[in-house]
Amino acid sequence: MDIRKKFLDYFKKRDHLILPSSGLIPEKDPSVLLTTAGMQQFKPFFLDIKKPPRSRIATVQKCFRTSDIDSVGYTNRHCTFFEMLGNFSFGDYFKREAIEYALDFILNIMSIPIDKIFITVFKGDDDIPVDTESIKYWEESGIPENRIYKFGKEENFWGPAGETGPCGPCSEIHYDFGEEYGCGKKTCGPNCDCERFIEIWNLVFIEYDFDGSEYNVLPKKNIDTGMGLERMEAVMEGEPSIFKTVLFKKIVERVLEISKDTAGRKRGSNSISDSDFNKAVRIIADHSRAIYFLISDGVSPSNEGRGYVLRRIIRRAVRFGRQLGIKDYFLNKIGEVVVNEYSDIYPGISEKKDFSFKLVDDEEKRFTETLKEGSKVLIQKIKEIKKERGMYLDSRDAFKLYDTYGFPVELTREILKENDLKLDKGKFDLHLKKHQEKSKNKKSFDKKIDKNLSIYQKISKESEVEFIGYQNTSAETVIENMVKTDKNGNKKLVPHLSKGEKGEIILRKTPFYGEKGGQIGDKGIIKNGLALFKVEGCLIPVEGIYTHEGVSKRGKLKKGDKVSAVVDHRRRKNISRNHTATHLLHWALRSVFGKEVKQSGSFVDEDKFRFDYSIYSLPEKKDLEKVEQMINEKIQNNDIVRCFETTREFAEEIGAISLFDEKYGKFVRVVEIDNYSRELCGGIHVKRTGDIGIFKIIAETGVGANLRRIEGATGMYAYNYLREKEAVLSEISSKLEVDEGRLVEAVDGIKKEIQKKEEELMSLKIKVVIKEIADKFNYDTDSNELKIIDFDFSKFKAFSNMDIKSMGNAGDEVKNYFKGKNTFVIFGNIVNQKPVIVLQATDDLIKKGVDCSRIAGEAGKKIKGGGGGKTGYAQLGGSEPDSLGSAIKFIKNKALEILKKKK
Ligand code: ALA
Repeated sequence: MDIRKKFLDYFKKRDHLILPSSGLIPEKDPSVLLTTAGMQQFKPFFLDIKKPPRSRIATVQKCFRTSDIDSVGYTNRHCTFFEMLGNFSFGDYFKREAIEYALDFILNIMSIPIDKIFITVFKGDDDIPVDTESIKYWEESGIPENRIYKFGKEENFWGPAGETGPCGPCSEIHYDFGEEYGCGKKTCGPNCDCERFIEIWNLVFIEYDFDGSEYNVLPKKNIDTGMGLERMEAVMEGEPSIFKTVLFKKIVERVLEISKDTAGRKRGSNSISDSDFNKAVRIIADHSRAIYFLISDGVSPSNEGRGYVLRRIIRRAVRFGRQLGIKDYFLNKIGEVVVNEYSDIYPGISEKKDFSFKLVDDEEKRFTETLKEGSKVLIQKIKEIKKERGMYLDSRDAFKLYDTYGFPVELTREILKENDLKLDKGKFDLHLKKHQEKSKNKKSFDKKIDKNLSIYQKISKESEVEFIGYQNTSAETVIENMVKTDKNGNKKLVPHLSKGEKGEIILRKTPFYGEKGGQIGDKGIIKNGLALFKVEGCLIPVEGIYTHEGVSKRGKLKKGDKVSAVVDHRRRKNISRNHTATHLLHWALRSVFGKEVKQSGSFVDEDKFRFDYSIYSLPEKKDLEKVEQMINEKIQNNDIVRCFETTREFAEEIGAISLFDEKYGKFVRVVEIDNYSRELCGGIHVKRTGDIGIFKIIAETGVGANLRRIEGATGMYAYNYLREKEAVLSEISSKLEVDEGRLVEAVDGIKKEIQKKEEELMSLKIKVVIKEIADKFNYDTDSNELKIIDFDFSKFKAFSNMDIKSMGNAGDEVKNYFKGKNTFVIFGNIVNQKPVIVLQATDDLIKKGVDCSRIAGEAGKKIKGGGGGKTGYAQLGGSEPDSLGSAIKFIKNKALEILKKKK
């Protein structure tokens, strides 16, 4: 039975618009790392910031729950990645219909007997009352009172997804697998820890917007539901383990197949219990499915944010693979099955297959190394702790494992748990906190607007601002509302703004572009006679509302005043140059690097723009030069730029690239350049590419895993940038007294000259060194006595730039000076804040058993590093500068010890 189809058909028949799943990376929602529920893509509809295309929607949504990673494997029903079937109502039906639909679907479409169904509802608390309404509707639908259980916020209040947003009490439908699966306790019922009951469907009555501290009642009541496909499948197959259902069957089979030889033997020899074996299989099956979905939705492994989540599950899967005894790299073998199983429903997963496989392969290889090294260290630590009868691993050790070996702390925790040990919290959490803060650092703007959202929602109910800025840069219009922010950051409506006052003006119609789609808002003025308000920015806090922020410069403007609104059109022109250039850049990058390159964000300002794009190789300089050149050629072609509204279907047909904005509307705006670039975009553009003037890449940097950023400039800004470069060039040329055309040659000459001088200086220094050493050691140069010459260059400022090579040369000279008989040289220095040591031994010492390479190997640890080389010459490098002196001493004693033994 195809549950997905039955579900969508059912709700389609009941007037729901069927929309596709959004990606696992939430678009424009910085409050969450990954999509955790079907409602997430609809947050703006719940909050009434955007208007939904229909008041009833249904979807099958790909979800990922980071919070469940640690439960996966330990139960039969938890997974990280899963599909959620959901029906949504935005100010349309509420509790009664939501309950009726859900029960009708379960009883009559899924044919589940009613006596298998148990219900939970919210029991109420200090903030929110008991949900008597739901109880009533369930009872009216035929569920007896004794099968309706009441729970608190923990179980029966849902959301928000992230730290703020829509939420509300919920009512869950649980399925009873039967007493034989139960724990037998008297208290056994829905939400019991045993396997008897399983929650299959959650109906959330979204009535509140949680702002981080308070639950604010939403203007409209909404419905958000979620049914886990995997769990429903388990119910339909009468199989309490989701891992035994058709959704996992082939994946699990592949895991078993791969682990058969080795694991079979391992199990036979009792080195892994059945329960550990099954746990590992479940973990690998779940995580592999999640890995390929995450990658195909644009996540790549990294040490931050969602990249770290992916890295964590890849690593967890690999580790459990090793526990099963799988020795080879294995994830992609399971990946094959995942891709095959899901490519019909989610074609993206097979389109990205090669790329995913490469990424997983690299990551698996890298982690296998990490695992080897890190496990050794951790196991050693565990032994030490146990010997001392301790209970905790020091947070510093855990952090070192994380930092130096790339060993995820969750893995450390899990291994500790298996050994009945714990991680000492302390400092580790501090480090981790810093790390986590990094991955959610850009919320401020949303928060600022969030707090005062209701004022704009109220305004938007009364009227909608007409935007006429595509055709005009000025308009005669009327002030509809004025807003002021008090010193606590709260906004309120005011009747007027007088000279010197800061505030916001909302106009009936406006030519000002409100910041959106990565384009900054317009600036300009709003005036009436002598009264003048300077607009410093324009935002769209709620769909349909444009607010002009600024300061009153002259006179007094009042609500209802007729005014002229005038955009700073020079600034607007510069912005539009940059905006069209981002489209050209997107086109050129895709032409040069391939279609998998995709814009992932941009910000277009007056002077510069930045453009982030995903790319899976490091762009070479020559390729970027090509990109820049292609764009400038198009500028010189003076191609026509057309902006038009059309249906979504037509836009798709002509291949317009869709980014994030205007996703749901029936009509979309397409920006087309000649016949080579088409993008859905609501921004402001030049009329012909020639208007851009020139385009220049100012910087190109990496900003995340497989994510790079280009900063660019156009028009006079690009021209001025080039002029500044030219001025620098001409200054250098006049300082060097060389023609600009010969500068490169001249700089090469200077570099060579410096190098020669450095070499001369070095040989002089070596002479000084020898003198210094000869004085210090005062050996008889002609005698055969043992000469151990240990010298710490870091103690002499003049020798601070003696690197390994120069120390080697100096060592040769010293050996010569002392006639090279029975001579052992130990030279150390601090180079680039790191300790380095060079060892040299003459042949007669080698014959007596001195082996520089071996001594270096042993001494490496002393400076927190390593060393090696040949019997007569070896080098060491380390990380702990303070240990240089003691390492030199150690080496000296070692040599003496060897020579003593020989005697
Ligand atoms: N958003 C609700 C959930 O995820 C339906 O359970």
